[in-house]
Amino acid sequence: MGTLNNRKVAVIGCGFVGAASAFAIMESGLFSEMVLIDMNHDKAEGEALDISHGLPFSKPMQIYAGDYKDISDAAVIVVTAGAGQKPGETRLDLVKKNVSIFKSIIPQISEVNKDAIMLIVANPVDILTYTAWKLSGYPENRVFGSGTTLDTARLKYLLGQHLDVDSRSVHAFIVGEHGDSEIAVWSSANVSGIPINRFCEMRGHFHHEEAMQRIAEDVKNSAYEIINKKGATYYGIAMSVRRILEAIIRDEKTILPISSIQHDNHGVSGIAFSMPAIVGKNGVEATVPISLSQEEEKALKESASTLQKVIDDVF
Ligand code: 6V0
Repeated sequence: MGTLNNRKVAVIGCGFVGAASAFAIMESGLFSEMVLIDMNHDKAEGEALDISHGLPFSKPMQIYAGDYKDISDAAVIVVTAGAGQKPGETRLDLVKKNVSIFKSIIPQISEVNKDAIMLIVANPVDILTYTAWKLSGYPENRVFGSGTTLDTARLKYLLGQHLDVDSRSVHAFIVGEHGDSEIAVWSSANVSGIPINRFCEMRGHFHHEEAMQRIAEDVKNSAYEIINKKGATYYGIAMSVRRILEAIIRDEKTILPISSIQHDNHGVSGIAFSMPAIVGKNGVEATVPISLSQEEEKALKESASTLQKVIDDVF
């Protein structure tokens, strides 16, 4: 294994999510080289050309369609390859198809590169993060999933809209499965340190239970709604990928709700799901033990057992 090039990224899978992520990565200016891999090589080549034509308006870098041998020195490998959800399909329905795709992809990655950080994006992301960890032999800190980073962004966006405040001033997390059993952690949600209910009242909203339920449901159903309307979701996840890569490459030690293997986190061990974690140049540097209400903790355990059942079924 050679040394890694910290300015080189690879994107495996150049469908809607891979292409949008590659575009967001190009725009970020974080890297000087990006390799795109897809089983449909023409698709990867087409995306590489199309995105490269924006470079005169951005920052110089090399973008090309490649093969696994080209990623031996990539510092970060983003895996988006896999079937997407069809209308009416849950993320967990995808599991068998995408685990079998991972059985072909992950060993090809670890054969050429054992030192990168692997960011899993394909769904069901928690199960596939566990799968990638098992198949790659990578240590736990260097293989993790985008998890509920996107769901958390959706929550912040909706709360920002509801409260007419910048979504970046909203501090709240979605944790657990990236999927139907995910949990909005209302007990610690706040707007710049002001507890969420008090801020709601400041903005003239008083029906907290009703609003929380509606917003959490809207977050959970976002993907279904977008898929029903346009067939796939990709811009929000592309921005989430860019944000996670920024935290890694700039060694920001940002707290993000990524999906990683858990160890006695609120009683959950041995599966991957999302909890806030410190993300920097070593990948997941530590999980942040946020406090949960009794109800949230119960829901988290249910979310974990949903995922554990799928893992028991698949492995
Ligand atoms: P898509 O547009 O069908 O693209 C998938 C791509 O993967 C295609 O270009 C395929 O050719 C390619 N591919 C399939 N098998 C292989 C293989 N063995 N080797 C190389 N390439 C392969 O799907 P889309 O881009 O919409 O979605 C990709 C995945 O991302 C799906 O699993 C989605 O469910 C998932 N998403 C995850 C999100 C998240 O928050 N984590 C958000 C949105 C979608």
